[in-house]
Amino acid sequence: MNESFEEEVRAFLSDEEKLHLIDDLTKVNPVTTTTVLKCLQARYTVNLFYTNAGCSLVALNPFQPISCLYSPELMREYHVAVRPQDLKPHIFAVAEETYRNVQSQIDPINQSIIVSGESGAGKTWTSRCLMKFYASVAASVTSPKGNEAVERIEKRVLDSNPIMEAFGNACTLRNNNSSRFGKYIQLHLDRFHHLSSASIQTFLLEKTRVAYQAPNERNFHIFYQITKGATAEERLAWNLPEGADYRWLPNSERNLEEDCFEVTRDAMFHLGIDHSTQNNIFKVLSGLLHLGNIQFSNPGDESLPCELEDKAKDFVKTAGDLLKIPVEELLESLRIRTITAGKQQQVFKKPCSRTECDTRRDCLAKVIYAKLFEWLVLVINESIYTDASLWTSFIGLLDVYGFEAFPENNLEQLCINYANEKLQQHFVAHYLKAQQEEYASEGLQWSFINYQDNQSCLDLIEGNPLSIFSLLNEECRLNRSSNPDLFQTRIEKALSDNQCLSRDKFSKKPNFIISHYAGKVCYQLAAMVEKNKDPIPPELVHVLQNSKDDLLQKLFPIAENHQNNTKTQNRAAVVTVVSKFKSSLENLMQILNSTKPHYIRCIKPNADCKAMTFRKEEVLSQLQACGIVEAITISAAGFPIRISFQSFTDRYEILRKSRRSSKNSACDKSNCHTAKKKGMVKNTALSLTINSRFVSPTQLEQLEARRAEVLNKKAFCIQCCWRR
Ligand code: AOV
Ligand code: MG
Repeated sequence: MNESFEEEVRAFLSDEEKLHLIDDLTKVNPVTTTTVLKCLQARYTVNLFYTNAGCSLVALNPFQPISCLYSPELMREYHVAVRPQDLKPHIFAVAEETYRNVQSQIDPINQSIIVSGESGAGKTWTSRCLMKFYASVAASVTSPKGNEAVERIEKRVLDSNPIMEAFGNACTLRNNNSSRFGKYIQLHLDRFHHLSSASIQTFLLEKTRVAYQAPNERNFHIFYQITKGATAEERLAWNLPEGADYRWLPNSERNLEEDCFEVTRDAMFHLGIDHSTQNNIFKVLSGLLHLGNIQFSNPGDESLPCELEDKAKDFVKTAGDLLKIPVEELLESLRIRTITAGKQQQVFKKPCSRTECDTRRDCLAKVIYAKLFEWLVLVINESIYTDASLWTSFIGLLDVYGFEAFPENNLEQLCINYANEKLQQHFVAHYLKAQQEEYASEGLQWSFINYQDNQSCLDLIEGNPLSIFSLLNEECRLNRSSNPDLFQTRIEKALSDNQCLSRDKFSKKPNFIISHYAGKVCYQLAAMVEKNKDPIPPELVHVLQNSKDDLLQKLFPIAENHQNNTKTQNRAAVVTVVSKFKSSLENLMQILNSTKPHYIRCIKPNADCKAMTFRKEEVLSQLQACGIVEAITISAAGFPIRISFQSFTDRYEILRKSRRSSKNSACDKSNCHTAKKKGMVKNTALSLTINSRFVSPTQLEQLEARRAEVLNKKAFCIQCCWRR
């Protein structure tokens, strides 16, 4: 902040018109939720969307494009600035600082930018802008392997975005372009600090969305892209007649910016996915849409397989054709369960109930989609990754799905909110550490006030030996028949000591409530254990492995050892969704902990995603939830006001002089010099440090009062002189 201290103090104490000038929330006075909120609102109204908060950056979502805010010229300005942190707070300042840290070679060299915030707050947008920044300032010098035909690495890295978003994002109640997977992208830099490679790691795609979309939500964007954007010829080849109705394609009348097929295709092409492979992918996706239209009806006799209406028969046929699976085989895999039993390992065939058939149909779609997504990430990585010998450091960008609380929440939300809980813990630990280091470097003695972190909530979710995750896994391991009521009782009995656990007693459905750092969320227990088990009936694996489709053959290669197939399946069944997710997050946390983190906290100023609308209550709840205010308060609790040495002496020189004249020189010049020499001088009233002075609000008030007193006295004297 370049304003004089005079202005700073005025803004702190009274003049709200100047509030927008405060570009670091640790400088509002006193630091309370109200003052922080007022400052953010004041800035928002004058189009200032970024504000520092100590060592992190708060980003408010404008919900409309702001011209020049991300222009190449601005990128350059931050890149060439002597001290980017002296420019207006911006994600580019964070990006540039991160980039310079890499160059400084100070340990840890590798850096991470962790973008967090609730759903729709702007994390993905921010990550995209950060990627563009690095693609511009760290552009590689030569074209790949001297080959002009291959797109440059920066372009390929940027092109991974539209692909990942088409396949992994969807319109939800919270965000039209909501990420349904977590992503950590490493941008690898060579020894000249040029972008030379990248790699993407993804976390738990919400695959249930393929076969189930909550009211008013949509499926993944790619399905709308193909049904809206296919040419007449493609419609014929993929069997997608215009205006056809698909059960798994709700709300397709909504036209979103994200529905643009062309962008996805171009990006796929740039990353080396040729037109024929693309066609193959889209054909399979069309197969899934047709699969979704298959509806079974009860035969009335349990010994018979479920029946299909005439229309449904057509859909099975089309789905079979598109997936290159013989119709009869497809139908059998959906309707008949094979049971091996007895000493002789006899094989029995048993018709599935209608619900089981539905589950199998949905499972088939989910498993294909999830594998396809995984494969796409692999292909993207192959295209952007180069040998580790060619790069020396990396900057990692983390963009995960934000905290969510819907009317109904299940295992997907539990995992998403658990991930956010982990990041919150990382943030608090990092913030406190950074603060401590800053005080230490200033020579201040400081003991931290107790801070309530979210450890008990994490214990409740993932702790050992008893937690929601461990109980969920236990149900799966023992293969208990699904009974949500009983499971609810088990959870309550085992975890009743944990304050973060409660239950919605008014709901008839079995549930539990977790008090997350970002608010309470009620989770439904129905189907949660089954979702955690995520079983894939072996009959489905079998038809997929025997498909004649090139892509499906790649996605489902026939296991080398046929004999062991069922055994592997059974063993795999014990590896549950939550245990896999937990270990992938632990792996991520390890990487994050080995890097220097930088935090960008995105805030959604209104839930309706309306442009330039700042709703205090909503911002407030996010500020409280993400612990920003606590964090700022912690850093401000002892000495919340940082004033440059010069400003301080300028403003309070008058006190020193007046004290001198009254022969009371507790804060005289020699002291200040000693302070400069020693690095620090502490007395009861204030702490002096080399570069800045830290003062508490009370101390500031006292100083101000004394200053006013002295000024009044002076004024009085002058008046007296005049009168004389
Ligand atoms: P998210 O990633 O945080 O939600 P997004 O980055 O998708 O949220 O942002 C939501 C929407 O807000 C975008 O689609 C843009 O329309 C708008 N937006 C965000 N940031 C900006 C900006 N800086 N300038 C203009 N518009 C912006 V989620 O993935 O749902 O957790 O799971
Ligand atoms: Mg997102």
